[in-house]
Amino acid sequence: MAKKERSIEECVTDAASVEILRKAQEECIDTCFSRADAQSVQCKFGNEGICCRICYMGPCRITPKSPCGICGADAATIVARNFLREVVGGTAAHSDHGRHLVLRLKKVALGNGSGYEIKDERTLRYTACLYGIEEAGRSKEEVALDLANLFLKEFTSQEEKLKTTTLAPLNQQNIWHNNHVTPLGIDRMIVESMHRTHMGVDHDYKNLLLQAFRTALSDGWGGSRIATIVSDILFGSPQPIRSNANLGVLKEKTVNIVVHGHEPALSEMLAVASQAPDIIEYAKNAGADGITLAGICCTANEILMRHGIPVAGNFLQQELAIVTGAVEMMVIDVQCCMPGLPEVARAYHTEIVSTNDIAKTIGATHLTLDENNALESAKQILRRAIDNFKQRDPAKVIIPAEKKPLVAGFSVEAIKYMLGGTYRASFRPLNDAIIQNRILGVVGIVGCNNARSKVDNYINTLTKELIKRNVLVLKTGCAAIASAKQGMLTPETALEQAGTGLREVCEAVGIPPVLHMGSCVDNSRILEAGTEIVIEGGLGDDLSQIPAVGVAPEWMSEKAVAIASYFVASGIDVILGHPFRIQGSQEVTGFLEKEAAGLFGGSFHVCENPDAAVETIMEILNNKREKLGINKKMERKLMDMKDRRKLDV
Ligand code: BF8
Ligand code: SF4
Repeated sequence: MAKKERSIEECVTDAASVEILRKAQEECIDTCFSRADAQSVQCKFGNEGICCRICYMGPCRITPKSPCGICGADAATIVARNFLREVVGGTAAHSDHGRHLVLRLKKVALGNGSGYEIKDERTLRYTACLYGIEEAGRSKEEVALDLANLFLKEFTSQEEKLKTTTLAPLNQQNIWHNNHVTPLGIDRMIVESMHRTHMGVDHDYKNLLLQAFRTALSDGWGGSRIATIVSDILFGSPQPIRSNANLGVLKEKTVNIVVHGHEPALSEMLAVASQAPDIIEYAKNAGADGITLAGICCTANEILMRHGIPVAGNFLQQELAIVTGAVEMMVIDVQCCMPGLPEVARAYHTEIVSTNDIAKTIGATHLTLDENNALESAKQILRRAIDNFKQRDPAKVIIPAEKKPLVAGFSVEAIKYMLGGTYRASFRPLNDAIIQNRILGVVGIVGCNNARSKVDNYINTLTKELIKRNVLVLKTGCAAIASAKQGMLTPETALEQAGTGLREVCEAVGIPPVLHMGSCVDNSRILEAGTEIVIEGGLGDDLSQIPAVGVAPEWMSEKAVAIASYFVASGIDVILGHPFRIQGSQEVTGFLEKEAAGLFGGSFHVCENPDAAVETIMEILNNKREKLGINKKMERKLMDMKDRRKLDV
């Protein structure tokens, strides 16, 4: 029986989304929410991971009567193969994004930047040193060329282990070595995983799952890390910056252009072009007050972090932005852009423009960025959007008032600087605060929204509960935007809600208790922050020992599966708001939820609501603190005080 349609309030949380989803219903526009209700009867076999379509004797599915597929594959083999393929999908997405950026860096280094340049020479030279590339006395282009070539080898290397893994704490590297999960080249990992999951190859679920961790490591410590580093070199390392979030950032009298997707190259150029006097003039001549550029999803995070460009929304607001009737153009690139966008846009004047040749959508206009003249190409796109302004039907426009101020831009470098100042930039004050029990630990809340659950609800409830309990929260992706829409990224609002210890530290240092660290590839920044904590000392020798947890409350994409897997392989326990498709095999579930902890120091935990998540997280943090002996320190202090009191008497 089909599930009933959910009410608007059961689907979305924030006032702007409520208002616009109501508008969509009134105008009979199908959205992901109505489609999710229509798709409510899900395949049990698919959900549990026990459907195999890997060869054409199948599809096979596991039932009590037929415990094996035609080839004899049992539930554990089928579930583990499917899981590994999800990790491959996520790793490929992040890493291909990284590769595109490295190729751009190489062009810039060779003098063919066509408008792109090295914005952060300091990060370039610092990174070169990390990889043993000679930089002293050489031009930034020479250094960049060597670094770009080294990064390209990270994708293709066949026999050498991934160099970027050496940025991890030494103990971490030993753990990977001992468990045979140190990745080789990223492309090799992806190809090998596809080979191993082909019909009739790797059938040992443990062997397959270890390969899943190995492949995921080539994402987190490889493709994603490289994407972040190169973005910082080309577009600048983020520094704290103010902006606004939610659909209310769109403006009635300006041409509204929404950029959506992941790769920052084009959106960076659009951000520059939108400030050009000739473009502003062009918009004014079209009867608009100017241009508003706003972002959705991780493209939003990229240009928010570096330019303070406002955020129109997260993943499940992409259709809602169009339903406002106020968007002249939505520019999409890769990942998380729904194929249904042109259908929604048909009811309005919005033009959907796809810009990447590997990502076309029926019904969208495809305009490729001219690599040799990127700025002019970006301007052409903007002019086209401006020309569309006259097609806007004011009768169809509702722009919600709802928007919230925010502070974003917390790269590791920025956090270090905030903590220690220019001359002593370090994580020491944070480590000390953790050791002194003022901050109980660090939790990364990351990942998507999911049309099957109430948007942002789990993410925001959990965030509030954690900061109340003196836990510093690091955010990326759509989870960061969820907090932004709640006003939780303003130091003022968030500090009011933080526990005493956390508030004191944040006030002293001048940071909010919820730090926006960027897009989903920037989860690598969370690994980097963890590494800084380890290197600073006093909280263990690897990431598994520091009081830290990762959470993906409302995740939906294969990228989230890869991210969660590289967190666990890096020793960090991960809480999932809903389970992987592994429940059809007790062996696989047992391995990922229990045995993994014995190998890496962290494992997966499923907590279907924020209350359960808070409890599990606090227990994990407490256990880690206990092992480090820093809970005892507190007890000892109390004992000392009691003793002293006795003496006083
Ligand atoms: O890479 S959090 S919905 S936008 S997958 Fe997609 Fe998920 Fe958002 Fe960013 Ni990440
Ligand atoms: Fe069925 Fe085996 Fe083919 Fe999978 S690989 S579809 S289990 S026969």
